[in-house]
Amino acid sequence: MSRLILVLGDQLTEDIAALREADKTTDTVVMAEVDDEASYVQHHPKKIALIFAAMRKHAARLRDAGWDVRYTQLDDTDNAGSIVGELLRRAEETGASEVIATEPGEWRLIEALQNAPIKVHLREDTRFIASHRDFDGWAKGRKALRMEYFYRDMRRKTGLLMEGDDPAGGKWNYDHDNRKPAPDEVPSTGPMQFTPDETVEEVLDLVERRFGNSFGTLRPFWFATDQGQARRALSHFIKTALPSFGDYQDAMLSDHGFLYHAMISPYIHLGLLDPLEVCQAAEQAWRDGHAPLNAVEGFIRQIIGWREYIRGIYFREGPDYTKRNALGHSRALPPMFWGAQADMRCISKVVSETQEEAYAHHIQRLMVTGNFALLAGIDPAEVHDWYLRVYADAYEWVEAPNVIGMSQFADGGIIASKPYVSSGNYIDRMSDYCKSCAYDVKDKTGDNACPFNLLYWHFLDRHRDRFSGNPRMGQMYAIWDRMKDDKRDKILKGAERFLNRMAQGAKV
Ligand code: FAD
Ligand code: DLZ
Ligand code: SF4
Repeated sequence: MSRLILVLGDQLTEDIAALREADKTTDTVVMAEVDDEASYVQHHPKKIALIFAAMRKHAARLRDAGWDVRYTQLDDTDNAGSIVGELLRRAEETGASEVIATEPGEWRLIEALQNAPIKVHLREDTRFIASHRDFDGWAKGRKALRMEYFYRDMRRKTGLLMEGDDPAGGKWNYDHDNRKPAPDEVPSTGPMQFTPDETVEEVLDLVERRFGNSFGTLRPFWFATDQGQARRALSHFIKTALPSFGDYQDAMLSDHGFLYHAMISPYIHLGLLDPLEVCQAAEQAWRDGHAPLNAVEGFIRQIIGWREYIRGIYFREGPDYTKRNALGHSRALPPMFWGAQADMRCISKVVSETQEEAYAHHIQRLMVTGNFALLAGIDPAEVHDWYLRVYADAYEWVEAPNVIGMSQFADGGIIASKPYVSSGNYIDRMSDYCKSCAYDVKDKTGDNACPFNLLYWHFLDRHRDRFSGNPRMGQMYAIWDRMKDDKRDKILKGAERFLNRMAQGAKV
């Protein structure tokens, strides 16, 4: 009996679970560009273009490999508009009565498939190193789910950077060496860029027509859109940037948005790169003496540690995770997050790079936009919506735990043992943004004080009940408590003035 094999826009590898058990001679592969997926949030146009272009090329590859692929383009007149609608249409067309699908990375779509009026068999997504069972087994009975211990298990499981039972070099984690401020010279030219071919150009025209008004610049478009290109982008990163990845992982430079980062997360999520192969290639660079251990360990930790752990948390915590708001924050996201002019140089720089490239690196997301949103008490649901909209690598399974958990502490501390907050000092040390800012990062209390300096203490003060007993924050509360009353008063009033101006829509 013929079956439908669903391949979603972020499942673009022949190694995907649903395809592995399919039969070329009897089964039909269904792929569809649909309005529901393209508009459940207003995605950055570059993200939609990347997905549609990669989907079209993948469908062509599958056909070449002998599969019967029914592919629906967004503008096709009989497009049903949703994944389930397309499955039903294709079922009627082919006479298929059941669907094999690889589990989607979002509760919304899992639920839609489970409730579809056709039998859908969901298979676990085996592109991840830790299965749901592995993660839940690891998490069971632990008081705190700290990434570091999970990561060690992943090292043992994969054998990456292992010498027998011990970590290569004698240490599991070389983060201590990875906090250098921004360098003066950056020889790396950033990620490899690709000229759009005919398929990509067609998609760009479609996306311009249909999503041209969304936040984000579509052209120039240079992303890799197939596995071959993505592998070349990875090799380019390993050759040109990996050796310095560790040292400057946390640095931010106005003229080098990508610095030594890989810009491969969108490719891994789509299925264009395999996470394990990425890590093996990085390990090989260390074994060949091309990249130092601190860089390679740091990079591998992001992928088999953070990426896997974050996914584990998303599925463990369940569909209500995105609605959490442990700190009761309720302010609106200010217009500068949508590109309105701003005096805060760091925010306007990160937002404009995001708008341009659908990309910002981790520290920009965590310690500039995320830090600001948390200090200013923005509603985490709005922050979550923003991050899901603006980045090419934003899928709920990876975005939500990073935003709700790591960045906004809205899950009450499942991911982070303390909130990621800092004053302007941190941004000044790690970037060149403050040099051209309208505010003065050295000013802690005055009219021109950096807003991070004011809001930092305002945050600690208003959340004293929750955080003063946290051993990692005691020192900051002690400093706050030792401050003279009039200085404390000035800071809190300055912060309130700033928040009021922001609430009234003033340029800040
Ligand atoms: P690199 O810095 O070169 O790191 C290498 C790889 O490690 C990445 O490609 C990625 O696959 C993995 N990685 C690193 N950190 C993380 C992490 N915290 N979680 C998961 N994978 C990680 N990542 C997303 O993929 N999608 C998101 O929507 C997303 N939203 C984020 C929101 C916030 C507030 C924060 C703080 C982080 C977010 N991240 C997200 C994690 C991280 O910022 C990106 O994975 C990274 O910036 C991708 O760029 P890169 O490929 O150049 O990464
Ligand atoms: C993100 C996305 C977009 C924009 N469009 C489509 C689409 O038209 N068809 C499709 O199959 N998938 C798309 N996707 C990816 C899905 O939204 C993704 O599979 C889920 O969010 C789960 O990760
Ligand atoms: Fe950002 Fe403050 Fe530096 Fe300005 S002074 S760039 S607001 S950290």
